[in-house]
Formats: sequence, structure tokens, C-alpha cells
Amino acid sequence: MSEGRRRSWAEPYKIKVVEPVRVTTREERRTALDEAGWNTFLLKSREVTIDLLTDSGTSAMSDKQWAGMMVGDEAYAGSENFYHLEKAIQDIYGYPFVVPTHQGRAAEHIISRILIKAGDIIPGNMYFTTTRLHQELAGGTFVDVIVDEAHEPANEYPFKGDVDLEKLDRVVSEHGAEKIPYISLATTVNMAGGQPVSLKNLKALHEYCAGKKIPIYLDKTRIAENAYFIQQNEEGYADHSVAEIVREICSHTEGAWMSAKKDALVNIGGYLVTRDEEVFEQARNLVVVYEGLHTYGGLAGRDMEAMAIGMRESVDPDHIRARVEQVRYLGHKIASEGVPIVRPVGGHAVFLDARTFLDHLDQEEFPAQRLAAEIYLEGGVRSMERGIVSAGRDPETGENRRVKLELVRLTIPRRVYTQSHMDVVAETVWEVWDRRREIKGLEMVHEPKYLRFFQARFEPKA
Ligand code: P71
Repeated sequence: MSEGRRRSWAEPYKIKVVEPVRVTTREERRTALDEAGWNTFLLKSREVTIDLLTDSGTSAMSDKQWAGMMVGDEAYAGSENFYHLEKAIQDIYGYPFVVPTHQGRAAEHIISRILIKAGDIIPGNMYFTTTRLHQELAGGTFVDVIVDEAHEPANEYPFKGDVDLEKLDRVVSEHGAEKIPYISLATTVNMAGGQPVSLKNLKALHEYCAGKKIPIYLDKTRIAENAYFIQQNEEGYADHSVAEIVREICSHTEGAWMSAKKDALVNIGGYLVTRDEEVFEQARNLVVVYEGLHTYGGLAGRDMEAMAIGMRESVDPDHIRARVEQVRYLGHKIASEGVPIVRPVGGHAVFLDARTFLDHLDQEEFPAQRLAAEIYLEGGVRSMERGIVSAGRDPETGENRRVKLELVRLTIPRRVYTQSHMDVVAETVWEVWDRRREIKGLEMVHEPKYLRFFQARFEPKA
């Protein structure tokens, strides 16, 4: 909301503590890449200057959160901080039943085990790696029902996270509603480029699912970012607060899980929530098997306190605006030199379209993997492959899943980097863009069975 000449936003905080970063030489980076098998996940943090691998657990906590760490009640059972967390979740999101977990995938594990039977089908608005894996391990099959626009990087549709209700209806008709334990819905769809779902779509989905008695479970890892996009771009929401929109999104769902390492501004934490008392009872029982007692779920008391405080900060209007606008700033800057990126710019990251960037490479030469490595080599900036390596192999055929989106994700931690860091990142990407024709592919020389992208190793083609 500009007033007169004031259009710029500034970070809504002052810097109280700094963490120096190392600047490396190109030779050092080349050695580091060889040692890391050309996989940015295998680089050491000390070899990285600007770390845009992920926004997960990498955000800066506020002074209030750090103060919260000092009031950790580390009792084994019934920690005071658990009750603060439970209350924060009930206040902000409106779910009555809360089960803490050490991070998001632990909550995915538990909900998948409870709701999925062998042979079930789980439709969702695009897969996420850990989410789908837990659904598969529980015996289910994930089916993508996101709108087609989500698979088209250049398409400017503002709500590429929307569910295509016709696609969903076809899945329901084919398999029967009784085979569908829940809809796996995500706010700001990570693999689509951090793209939001609209409330209009969610309301229609809720109505459809209510008719079929299929619950909606929400991955609300980045829900505040999604709510900001709704406020900015969806008709009728300009004068709703982000907090109100967050609450409204949740009201259309039966339950949710969250990796609190993103929106909720903590270094570790997650949880499962539901309105279904039966599911809650089972979750609270399973959590003691895999995580810890139901009042700490694998977390320290102090972690739960930081999470309760961070969650409230996540819906602060100045915070969320600066967060999403910083990402947009980087995206527009990178694209201003013609570099192909996923449009519109997402909530947590800028996604480079590696298929177009390196259009002389075949997808099986891992263009996004190579591009991420080249960006590191160029400027010490670490990013992440989100393409054919991340997609893994089809469990039935054993073939690589040749996904449409072959992307490199430059993910911005919250409250960590400044505008000048963003400028350096853009300039680094431009340098690689200028020499793109000389860039060759990679060969995979080591491939782990699960979530291969984390530990796979590559060698550059000559
Ligand atoms: C991200 C991560 C962390 C990650 C996970 C897998 C591969 C690479 C990086 C984690 C998410 C997420 C969504 C939407 C659930 C999880 C798992 N994202 N849902 O984007 O984005 O949560 O990491 O706390 O276990 O870098 P967890």
C-alpha cells in the first residue's frame, strides 16, 4: 500500500546479532563440488556463501522467540510450553486437537498410517516428496489433481495451487469415494513453485468433498504465505487480514499437518492437528511409538515455546509482506535479464526453469541438477534441484518419472538475508545465463533407494 512516493518496503526489524559468512574462491568451490558429487545437498555449510538451499529451519528467530527458549519447561510430561503451543494453534488456526512432532514428515508419517489402507488413493494438488513417500509407505497411491496451469512455468495464473475439480471427480468416479481416505491439499504448493490455492477453489472443493464424505487434510507448512497471496490477488479479500484468511482456510479442512520449520519461524518442529477425536486418539497413541510423549513429540520444551511465538509472528502483516515481497524482488530482478523463471514468483522461492535455461540438454542429463551446481560454482550460492532427480522412480515401472517441471529452487530463509544478498544472487544467475551454451549434463553415479535427491552423486559429462 504505497503512500505518495513511498513504494518500497523495508525489512520490519533491526539486526541484533550477525553470523559471518565465508567467501570462497572458484577453485575451492570446484573442489567442493567434486567432493559433493555435484549435489548441493552434499556441500558443507562452510563452503557456501549465500545459502538458498531451503527455507526449512533456516529462518532467524526473533528476540521474543529467543527469550521463549529460556522459559523451556523440560518436564517429560505435561510441559507448560506444550499448553502454550496448543493454545497458539487453537487461537490462530482453530483446530481443537494437537499432537506435536519433531518435524513435518513425522506428522505425515502418523497421519498416513492412521488414515490410509493398502490400495487407497490419495488425490492432492501436486506431490511433495516426503508427503507422497509416507502415503506410499502406508500402502496408498498419490494422484495429482492440480490445475494444468501448475505444470506450465510461464503461465501467469495467480492460483496455480488450485485443485481441478473435474480431475478430482474423475478419480472419485473411477475408484469410489470409499477408496479415498482424504484429499491431501497443500497451501502454497512447493513443487509447483510456491503457488497458492484460492479460497474460491477451496470452498468449492470443501463443498464437493462434504457431498462425498471425504475429509480434507491440509499441509499448511506455508499457509501464511498463501493467505498473503489471497489478500493481494483474490477478489473480496483485500480488506481481510492475513490472520483472518489463515483461519478461514483452516475452517474448510478436517485437519492438517505442518512443518513449523517454515512459516512458523523455528529451526525445528512440527505437528498434526485434527477436529476428529477418533483420529486424535490414534495419533496421540502412535506419537509415543515414533516420536515421544504426546506433550512433546520429539521436541524440547523450549522448541515448543519458540514455535508458539513464531506462529503468532508468522501472521503479522509487516512480517509477511516483507517476506513475500523480498522473494518477488529477487524473482523480478533475475527475470529482468530474460532468465526463465516460474511465474508468478512464488511465496518462498524463485524457481528457475532449467528445462528452458539449458534447453540443449535432455532431461536424463539432469539439467536442473547441473544448473544448481553451476550457480554454486559461479558465486557460492547454494540452491536445490526440483526436477527429475527429486521426482524419483515410479515404484511400479522403475523408470525415472519424467516430470514436466525441471526446476532449480532459490529458496529464501525468513529474516536472514538482505536486499544486497538478493542483488548478488541475481548477478550470479546472470553470469551462468551468459555462459549457458557451454554447460553440459551430468551422469548419476550413485542412487539411493529413498528420496534419492538427498544423497545421489553425479559426475559432469565431458
Ligand atoms: C523444503 C523442505 C525440506 C525438504 C524436504 C524434502 C526434500 C528437500 C527438502 C519440507 C516440507 C514441505 C512441505 C510442503 C512437508 C515437508 C516436510 N520441505 N510439506 O522445502 O515443504 O517437512 O522437512 O519438517 O520434515 O526444503 P519437514
